[in-house]
Amino acid sequence: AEGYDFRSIQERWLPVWEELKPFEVGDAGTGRPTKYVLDMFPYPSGDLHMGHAEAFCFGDVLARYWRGRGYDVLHPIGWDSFGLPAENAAIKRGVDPREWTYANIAQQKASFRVYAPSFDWSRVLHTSDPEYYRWNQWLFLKLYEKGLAYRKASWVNWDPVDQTVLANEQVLADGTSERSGAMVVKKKLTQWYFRITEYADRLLDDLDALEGQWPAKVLNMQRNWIGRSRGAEVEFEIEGREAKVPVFTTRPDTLHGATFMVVAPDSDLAAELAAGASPEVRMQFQAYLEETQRQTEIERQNADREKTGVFLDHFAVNPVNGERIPVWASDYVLADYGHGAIMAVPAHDQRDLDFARRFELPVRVVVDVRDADGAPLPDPSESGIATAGEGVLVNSGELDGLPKAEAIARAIEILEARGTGRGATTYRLRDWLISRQRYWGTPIPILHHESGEMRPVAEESLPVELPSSEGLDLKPKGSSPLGAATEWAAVVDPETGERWRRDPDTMDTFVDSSWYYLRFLSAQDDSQAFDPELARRWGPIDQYAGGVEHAILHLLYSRFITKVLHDLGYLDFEEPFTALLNQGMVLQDGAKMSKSKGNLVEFASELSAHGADALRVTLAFAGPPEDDIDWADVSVQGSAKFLARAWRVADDVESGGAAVGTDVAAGDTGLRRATHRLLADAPGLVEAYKFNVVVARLMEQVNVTRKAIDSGCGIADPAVRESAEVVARILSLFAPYAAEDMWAKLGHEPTVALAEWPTADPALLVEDEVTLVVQVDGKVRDRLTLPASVTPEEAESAARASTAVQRAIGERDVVNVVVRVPKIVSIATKP
Ligand code: ANZ
Repeated sequence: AEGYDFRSIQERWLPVWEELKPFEVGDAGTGRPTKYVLDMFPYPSGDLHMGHAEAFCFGDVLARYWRGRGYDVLHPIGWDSFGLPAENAAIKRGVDPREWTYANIAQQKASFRVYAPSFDWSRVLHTSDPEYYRWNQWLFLKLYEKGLAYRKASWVNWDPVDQTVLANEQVLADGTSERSGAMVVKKKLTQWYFRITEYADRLLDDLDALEGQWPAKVLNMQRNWIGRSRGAEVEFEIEGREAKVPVFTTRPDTLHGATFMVVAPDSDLAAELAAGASPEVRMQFQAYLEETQRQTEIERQNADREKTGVFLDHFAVNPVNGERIPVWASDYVLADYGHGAIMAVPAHDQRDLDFARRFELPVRVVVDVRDADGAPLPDPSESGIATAGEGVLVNSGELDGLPKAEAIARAIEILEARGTGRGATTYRLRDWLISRQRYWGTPIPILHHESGEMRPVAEESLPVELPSSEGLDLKPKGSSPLGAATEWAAVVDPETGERWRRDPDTMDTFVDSSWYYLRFLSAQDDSQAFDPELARRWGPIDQYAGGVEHAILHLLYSRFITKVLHDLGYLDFEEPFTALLNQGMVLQDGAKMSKSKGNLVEFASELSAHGADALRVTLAFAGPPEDDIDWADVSVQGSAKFLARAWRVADDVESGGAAVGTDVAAGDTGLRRATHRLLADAPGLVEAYKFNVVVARLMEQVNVTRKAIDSGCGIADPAVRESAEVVARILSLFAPYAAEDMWAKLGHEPTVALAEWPTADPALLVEDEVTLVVQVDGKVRDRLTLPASVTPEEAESAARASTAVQRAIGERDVVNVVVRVPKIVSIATKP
């Protein structure tokens, strides 16, 4: 017979599968239980790469597994096809973003076709299709109606050379732009936001139910990102100002130690107070504000920086003791956290202490913090170290003598009773800025009137289609390229004749990916975004798989939009992803692969050199899926050899083995035991994502089967056929082509992917047992039934545990025990 040849096998089965479409699941439902398995959809920035190969291999193992276990599995694929890379390519090379995007999608589709993940291709979607982004616009309108989409002016990082808004990550530590090298400035721009902060508590609390189902690391990242802080809001009067100023503090117990107040220089309050100060203070403040605006938020939060600030020539009144305290502006207080102003307690907060020492402001200890031996800690004003730990309140009037936690509760009671404060919670989470001044995205469906009035585009008029990019300058300049599409932007109200202009901004592509999993349910439906009935049937996603780079934003935004859709009555669940698998990265020589490093392993060339099966087996076998894989350490050739060995077993059965359907009961028991052990263990291993262990077990099984053929029961024994069939069935999760070919050689119809999953026979799972004889002083006293694999220690303790043996030993001392497993334990005694 011919040898194993992956190329001819791929060519043989691809057309058959394309004809059969075994992975298309209809809407009607078969009555079987359902699983929705989803891989994070790719961005079309070129051909698929090794990271895709890995991610889609793991997702596919799970999809194929659940199908094998008798579920209707929905496993769709689409493209996240709006976004900057298309636009940057367009600017650099003068190609149309649309053309560039769809050419890349076509290439990725062709690669997927050969790599053969078990996708339902009838549901494919591209977020840059008007048929898709129309529903993005619908979603925007739903949020707008609910007051969850709004516009506000906010400070953004501005690159004055490139004329563009920068993300925080694009601003370097020295305050210059990563793009142009120019000094970044702050600019106030009006932007669209989604009010995700309204969902902060639910987004945080609902993480608890995902414990054990999501990686602990991801749960923590989500929790920290939301960053809930409990404490109090305290209102300070400012002399000469009508309205009181609230501050947020986690330590209301330390109110008696508040010796000054600090406001964020870039807050409205700072500007107002400075405006009411002397001309000299005004000038100092103006200079300081400009300095502050050159800094990133990250720099401002760096605790080690020397403190700077300006006295604002105003005094506040501490509500608990009526003390006058000076009001300063300093950049370590952030404008958009809490209330943008703080009460400074230098004795117990390090930043405040550094500030107090720099500007010679008073420091008052109000919590008596002790070290481990009960000795008081040195005075912060001398040591320069604030004491933040547990302790008992001092210098604090009615709080004196209370431990910290009780003092916090009591302080809140007092504030509430006097009407000068209340318990409060603050979050790190900010509202989601969703507008972009870029071309290649979903147009925001809002119309503007010159009076400033806004109105949503009517639902029936969606989609607002993106105009052609021809003639538009796509270079970033801080205002959207669509603003120049004058014809597109102009809308005349047919009833009133009034002239309106379309909003020129496009949406953050995270909006597109926040709900795409629902569109797969109704990909061809142009009457609604998705059918709520189908969402009830398939949702939520049972298994989501993808990269840890999406651990925060994508998952958080999807969770938020899911909750909004739930509240609007479209969904009966509130969390989109029940279980999450984050695969590691594919590295090369310990480093991330990249073109610039010259260490790029091209997916396309690996695929054509080794075939889909060998690549997938290599990725699955390399280690736990969560770990990084170093391509320098794996052996694709080793995987190919294993596949050839497995395939030869089926090839041998085809030419000389037991006929298909032969009763296996009389088959070789040793081999059958191994086969059924594998069958019994594989499900638990797959469900625990131990794909590498399953592949190792398959390798072992192929080896024992080969041994049985060559030097054991022989090829004609039905146990050999049984083993080959089980190997093919389980191997099909990892190597669909080789397994399909084996399946055919074993006399079955395609496709092995839908073949019944054999059940393990419990009788064959019982271990071999032996009878162990126990003698006491030469006389047989008991016979014990034990596993054949019993160790000498286990045999001895089983012997000693026997009542018959204990009776025979009686009061005498045991002087010698001889153990010969698995046959005999011989005990000698002395009176
Ligand atoms: C008084 C105090 C005394 C504070 C003390 C801490 C310790 P987290 O846990 O991060 O929420 N703070 C409040 N708003 C701020 C802002 N906009 N910019 C910078 N710092 C701000 O921290 C809350 C604490 O950070 C608050 O509690 C406040 O300082 C400060 F012994 O108030 B604290």
